[in-house]
Amino acid sequence: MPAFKNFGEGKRWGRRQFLQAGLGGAVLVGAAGSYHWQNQRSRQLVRVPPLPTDTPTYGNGINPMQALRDFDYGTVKQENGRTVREFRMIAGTSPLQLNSAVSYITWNYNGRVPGPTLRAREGDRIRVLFLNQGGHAHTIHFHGIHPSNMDGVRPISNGKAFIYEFDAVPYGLHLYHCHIAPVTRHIGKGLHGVLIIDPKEGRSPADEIVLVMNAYDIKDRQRNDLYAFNGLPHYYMRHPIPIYQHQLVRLYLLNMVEFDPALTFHIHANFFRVYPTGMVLKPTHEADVITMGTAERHILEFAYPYAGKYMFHPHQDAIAEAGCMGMFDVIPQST
Ligand SMILES: [Cu+2]
Repeated sequence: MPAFKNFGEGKRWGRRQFLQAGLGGAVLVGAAGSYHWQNQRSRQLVRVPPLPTDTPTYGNGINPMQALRDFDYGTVKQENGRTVREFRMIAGTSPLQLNSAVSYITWNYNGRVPGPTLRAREGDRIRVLFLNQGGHAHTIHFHGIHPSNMDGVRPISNGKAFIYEFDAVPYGLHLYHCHIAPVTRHIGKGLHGVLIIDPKEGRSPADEIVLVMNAYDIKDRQRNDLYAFNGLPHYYMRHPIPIYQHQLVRLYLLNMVEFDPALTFHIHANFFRVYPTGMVLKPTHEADVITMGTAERHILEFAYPYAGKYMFHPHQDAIAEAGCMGMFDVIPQST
């Protein structure tokens, strides 16, 4: 189960923990059953370079290289003729080495910043088994359409559990985050992640990657000191993301930066097609810079015609230089 692969056996969320958390009536299922409809379909058609194996994690619960393409499809069950996807989320607290000088205590889901990329298909039922071991009250507030009791604003105390359940609608690129006040602090310390709901008909095969722009208010001054893609400042500058020349890349991009009203995003030497909020099947336009308010997200598609290294970053260059900067390493591929 992808979301738990970094957890020791002793930390697995077993029935006993559930009972302790007062959810004895909850139904738990085995680890088997995940499947990747899109990956299976696209494996023959999409070329994805092998990932470097020597990249550091700096204390994050997942290697940022793997985080790019790490999709959690949940544990699949059939209930009354319907596909149910069960996800397990644990809120916790752990240090992250943001640079050589700063070790920062994050609040996070499943030990990682951003949290796992949850993925379902339009019309599925999503069930999230949430256990709070974070030491403070937390929640999971999902963007989407659901009843008020599933909106993730009621605090879940430390040591308690809750089951969020709702329909996977509408299709698109969505997000989740903690909604305890001050929300800026709970999001900024790491309690956020991506929820992808694929359209029923799917999307064309592509090399799919996830990038979350986030930021850290290290000094607790209501402003950001460091910025990052997928949790670690400057990471993809030191360790460029390998992609193949001519290969269609589908980028799921989320702006999860608090305090700054908006961020832009720019890729060098190319243009991308824009699918706003991932809620359309045809692009609305092309650009090489896009502006995104907090929690705004878009699917961007592009392919690089020339091999080489190309930067990507917000075009607010002070933000880029404070850590929100990375590079694609476009590997030659004959067409
Ligand atoms: Cu919280």
